[in-house]
Amino acid sequence: MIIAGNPFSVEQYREEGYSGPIQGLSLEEADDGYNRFFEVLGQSKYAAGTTNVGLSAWHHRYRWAYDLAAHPSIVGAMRQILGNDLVLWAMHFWYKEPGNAKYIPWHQDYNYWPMNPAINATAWVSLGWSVRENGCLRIVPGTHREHLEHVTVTDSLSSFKEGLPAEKVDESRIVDVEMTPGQIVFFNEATFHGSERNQSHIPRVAFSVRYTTPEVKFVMEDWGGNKNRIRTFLVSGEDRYHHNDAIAAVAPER
Ligand SMILES: O=C(O)CCC(=O)C(=O)O
Repeated sequence: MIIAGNPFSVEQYREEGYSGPIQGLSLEEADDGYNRFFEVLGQSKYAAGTTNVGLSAWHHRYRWAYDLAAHPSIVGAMRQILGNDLVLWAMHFWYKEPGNAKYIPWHQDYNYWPMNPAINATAWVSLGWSVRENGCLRIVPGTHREHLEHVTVTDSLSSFKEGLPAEKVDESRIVDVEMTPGQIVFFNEATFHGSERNQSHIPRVAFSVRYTTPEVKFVMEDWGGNKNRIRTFLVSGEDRYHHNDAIAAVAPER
């Protein structure tokens, strides 16, 4: 595990489809986000359990979540990856309570997203500890150059119904991205990633935020039930295209 964090490297991001983990949030910021997460769930962090609370798009409603989604460490790295004009378009908390048997199958994100062209950089932010035992994020470096189709996943323990064919994942190249509180890893829309079950008593609390550029058009009629989760927030630069004015939003009040 890289306790101190790496510096963000845009060269690594371009070569390997990911970079990090960097120490992007302070320990105080990570701890504050961790506590607020459990407050919204209505749970004690000392008795973390299952939840039926929806975990997407909290940045539409809660200013603290927006401030995490548009954190200067994230925006700074995104500028290096995507340029100065930046659109934040999604946020999702990834929560695995102690003993959660579900896993996230190997996948490439662009397969799920009706956006044209499919340009995205994700920041995956660990608010607590993410280690092998509680199902840390796993990625396969260099796979961002491959574009494969997903297949149906029938296993009831899979969190998604579709993912990559198992034989396409070279197990010898998998990197377990173990992270301490406040660390961030960045990855591309096509980088293979997934995660195992939580076999520990440590909750895995993390969120990912998705950034793109104003030239990208969201094909809203194809987002189906996820439509309300998608709003565009211009967090840096300007929008010279206005493709997504119908779903443009501003940060919630403090
Ligand atoms: O949190 C995980 O294990 C998976 C995250 C993921 O699939 C994503 O951020 O795109």
